[in-house]
Amino acid sequence: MGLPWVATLLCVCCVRDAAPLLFPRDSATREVKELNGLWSFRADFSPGRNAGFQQAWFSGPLRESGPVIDMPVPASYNDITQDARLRDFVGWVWYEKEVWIAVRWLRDGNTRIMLRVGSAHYYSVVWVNGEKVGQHEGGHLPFEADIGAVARKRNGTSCRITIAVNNTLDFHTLPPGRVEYLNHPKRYPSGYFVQSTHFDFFNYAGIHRSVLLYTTPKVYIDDITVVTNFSDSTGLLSYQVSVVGSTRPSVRVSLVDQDEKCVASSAGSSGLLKIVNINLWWPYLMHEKPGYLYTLEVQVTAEAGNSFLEDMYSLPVGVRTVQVTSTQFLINNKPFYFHGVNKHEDSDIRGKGLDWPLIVKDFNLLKWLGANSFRTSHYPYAEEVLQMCDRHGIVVIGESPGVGIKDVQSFENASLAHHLVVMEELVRRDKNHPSVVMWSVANEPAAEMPPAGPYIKTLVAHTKLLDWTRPVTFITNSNFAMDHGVPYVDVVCLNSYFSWYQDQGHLEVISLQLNEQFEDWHGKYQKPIIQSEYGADAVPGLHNDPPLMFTEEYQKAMLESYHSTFDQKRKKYLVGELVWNFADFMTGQSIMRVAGNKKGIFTRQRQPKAGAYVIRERYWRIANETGVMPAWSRYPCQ
Ligand code: GCB
Repeated sequence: MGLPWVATLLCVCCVRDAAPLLFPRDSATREVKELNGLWSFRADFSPGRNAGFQQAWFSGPLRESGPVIDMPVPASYNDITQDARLRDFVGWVWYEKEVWIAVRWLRDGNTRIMLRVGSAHYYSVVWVNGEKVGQHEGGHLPFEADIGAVARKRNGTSCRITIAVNNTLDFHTLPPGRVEYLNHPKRYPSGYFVQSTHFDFFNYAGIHRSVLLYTTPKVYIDDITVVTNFSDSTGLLSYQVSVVGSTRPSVRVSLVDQDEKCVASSAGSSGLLKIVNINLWWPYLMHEKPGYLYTLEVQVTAEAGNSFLEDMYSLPVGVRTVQVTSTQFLINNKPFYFHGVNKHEDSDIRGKGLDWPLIVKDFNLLKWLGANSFRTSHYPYAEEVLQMCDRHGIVVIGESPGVGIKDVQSFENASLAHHLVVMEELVRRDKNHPSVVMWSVANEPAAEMPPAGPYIKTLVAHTKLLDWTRPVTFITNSNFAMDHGVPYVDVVCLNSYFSWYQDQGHLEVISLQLNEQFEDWHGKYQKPIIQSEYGADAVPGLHNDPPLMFTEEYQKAMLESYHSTFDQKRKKYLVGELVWNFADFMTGQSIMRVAGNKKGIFTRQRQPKAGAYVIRERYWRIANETGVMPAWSRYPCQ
């Protein structure tokens, strides 16, 4: 049986808008207006989930289509109400907000008015005053539309913004999923369907990041690309500025240090800046001043008709290099060891909604742990998080939403084509973050299936074309003899759960099996290895001595068993360990999970479990051993 709302989805897929490039910032020539807060909301509970399109809910105020409720933005909608139908809803939901646009924006024909959504999961269609202005496929990445022409039709009145969001996943979405109709008349009501996925985190949906209006002049800085290097104490920063709206813009750039001193400048849309006595960007715990950022101030002027237009944008930049050898991961030519975590964007009530208190709390916990890195498992995180990483020197492996690619259909061309576009959007968004040192194109695809080989090969090659400065990987949990993807990566990233998913309860097998794992993979590929996941569920407050599965003691003992083997391999080719997971997180309901995944070393409310103390001791010890750690940060003086 066909899915009516997927049909609607397909027809809006035909056109796609360009994804935005630069993070919206105020400047002397740009203004930003946040549209966060309460929006009107209505889920389309009609059997085919397509009443909203059939009845054109976008054409008038949403409240006139039927009952609406308040919905906070940004937030997932799932946990906001007491309605069980909305918690596990699959299909279209409708958001609407009435906003004022300043007349000075409307009257100035040389001003572009952009509507930008930081992320909405999964498929979005946007209207302004009933006119469609854009659509986007994929959660976790921003999209925008130029709404100037539509907004100007109603000069001086408020604007109605309507956003329809659909969380339906199929074989070709990223992540993939599947909607199944259960047609047994004695067991299920007619038309009954469920959505299933091959990943365990809850498929939270809604508008997850900020919605903004921002302006630029008609001639504007569209993109900036920065690549950095250094030689002795001289930093080298090559830049490229792309300008839209003028064929002969005049471009000036200057690099300003943290004392607000201009340390280099140049003219032209591309060039090389030399910085004497460079302050390199260093990871947390590797230098006295981690996360040193300069500001690249870009100024563009151009004649457009009778006007003289000017645009300005300030981009924070860090100067650092990344390289990989057969046994090492080098940052600024020094061996870097990832002692870090895997995270999720997840919290109670808000789901995947951007939440500043949570972000800042997590950074404080990362520092408390002595963690120097994390992987954005299993999708791109908010840009605001990466900006924090840049400033605090937290190193990031940036992962695409390519998680749960397990069915053979999800390796078909339709999936690959979309996956390539997502990598383009991701690299374009995050390429200038010094904290991002490697791309992960996928987590645990079925890499033993033959079609995985060409699929991963193409993805890795495409990502390297987009960005030749960073290594590329994907995360594997397949057998080393059968894996078709690892030949193409720069760093081998392995997930394993010895004594958990196999040999349950048998901690004594870990060291043997882990040693085998490392020797097999390094023997075959001669590439550095990161243990990208390992861990055990621990229900907070559940204790037993000797350790039993699900107790805090078991989590502690399992981590410690892994660590003794890590310590041996660290001297050879192991370049990192990322515990699964930083904090407990919500999952789909199943007998495998007790109200979510409990492999966090912190609870979902960010209270430490036994595992957190093990990790803390260890990470500070590793940081101390590197010998480059500043005195101020020596454990336990934090
Ligand atoms: C994995 C997945 C991760 C799961 C984890 C687990 O291998 O990459 O998404 O949450 O295992 O706890 O099962």
